[in-house]
Amino acid sequence: MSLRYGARSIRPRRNLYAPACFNPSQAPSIARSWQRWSSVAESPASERVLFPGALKSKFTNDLAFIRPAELEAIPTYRVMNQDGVVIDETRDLGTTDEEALTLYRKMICLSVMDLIMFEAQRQGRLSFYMVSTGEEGITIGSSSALDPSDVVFAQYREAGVLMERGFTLDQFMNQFFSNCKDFGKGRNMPVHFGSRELNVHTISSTLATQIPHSSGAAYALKMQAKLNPDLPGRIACCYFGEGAASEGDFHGALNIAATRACPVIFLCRNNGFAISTPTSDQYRGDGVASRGAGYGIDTIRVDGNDIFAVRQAIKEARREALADGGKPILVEAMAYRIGHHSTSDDSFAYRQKVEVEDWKRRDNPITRLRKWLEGRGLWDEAKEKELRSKVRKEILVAFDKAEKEKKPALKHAFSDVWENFTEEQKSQMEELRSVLERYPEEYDIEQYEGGLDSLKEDLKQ
Ligand SMILES: Cc1ncc(C[n+]2csc(CCOP(=O)(O)OP(=O)(O)O)c2C)c(N)n1
Ligand SMILES: [Mg+2]
Repeated sequence: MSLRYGARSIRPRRNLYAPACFNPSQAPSIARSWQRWSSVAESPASERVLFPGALKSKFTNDLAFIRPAELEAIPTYRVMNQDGVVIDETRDLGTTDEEALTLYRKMICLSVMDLIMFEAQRQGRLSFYMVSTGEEGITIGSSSALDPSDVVFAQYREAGVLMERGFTLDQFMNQFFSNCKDFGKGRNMPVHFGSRELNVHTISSTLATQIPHSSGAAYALKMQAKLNPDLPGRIACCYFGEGAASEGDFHGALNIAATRACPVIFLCRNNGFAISTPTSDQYRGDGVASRGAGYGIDTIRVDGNDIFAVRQAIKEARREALADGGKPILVEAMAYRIGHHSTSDDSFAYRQKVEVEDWKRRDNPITRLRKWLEGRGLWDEAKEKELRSKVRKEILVAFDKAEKEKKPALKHAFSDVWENFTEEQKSQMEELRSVLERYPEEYDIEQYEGGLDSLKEDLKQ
């Protein structure tokens, strides 16, 4: 095999890496794009650098630095303006009226749930909460453009993705109240949900850890597709904030996804803040999108307040991520974090209330889509009131049910670490039981499923 660069022919000396497979005996033939050639030298007549590290670079006599501050900022793709008016009517919106109504109802449901849960935390009825206010268009819009079989890795402000995929209000509430029906058996803080059934990996608070996981998952999906070419393609979709993109994990994950050509969408929600740190203190480059080019990743910046633009960008990103054996795509979705970072934060300590109020009123994904729906005669004030009151009732029913459920069995403080309880764990469980038995007035054991018996049972997981 040989490759021609200008007048020269370059021969690979050896494969630098053998592709990893699940089963080496069925090694699929992997596209050779990952192969690189060493010992490339420059010929005297060459116009381009032939160093192996920058194969397409031309020589220049200009001593000129690249000055990012002087470059045009990357544009932001949008389909409709702040008044909910589609800018180019001749182009396909990619969303039917019925779909737009469904998306709108989901956004309202999420935003009403946020209001209720934030308030409930203030009343001391749950420990913690994070709202998505201002980012409903990014999460619900993007999720609706993925395939349900795609694997999602999220940060924590992506309740909209789960809601769009079909996570029920009961499932949300069971997680928020850490009750015995919570899939995580009450071990995680509220909003750290996950669902095996919906292909959503459980959220981890440790920022950015989900990004390399998504590259790895995308690599596995690529290998699966090689072994089963008749199955429909799947991608990984990874959500993270612009703050998380400052972690080393972000860089490693993008680089490996690029070099291994993994089918993954990296979806950065750039909402202007990492808790109290504004973007002006987070980076000097042009947002997060500008980093995509550095890794050789196709990238787009999109207006996160425009749900149609988000859907179009993600649909196209997904198509491209699966084409020609796979590749990563970076999408930077712009928004403004209208809510406080979490219930543990008071954002008016570091930003003006008037600025927040302005975004709330002037431009956010919900009002934009509502204006569009009203413009088409699909929505009005009466429908809005009816919907809000309906979802409020549904949320409160699920809330009441979940709040009354028992807490997970005490043994689940120990289970699922090892396949079976170890001798050490068993003795710790015995010790816990004896403490609880000795001081019954100090502990309300009955609120835990199975009470003390869960620690007495034949100590099986
Ligand atoms: C490794 C790590 N460092 C710091 C934190 C504390 N922390 C939690 S959220 C957060 C801000 C993240 O901002 P961003 O990624 O922009 O997401 P947003 O909250 O804006 O949605 C920080 C610093 C953490 N959870 N993990
Ligand atoms: Mg942020």
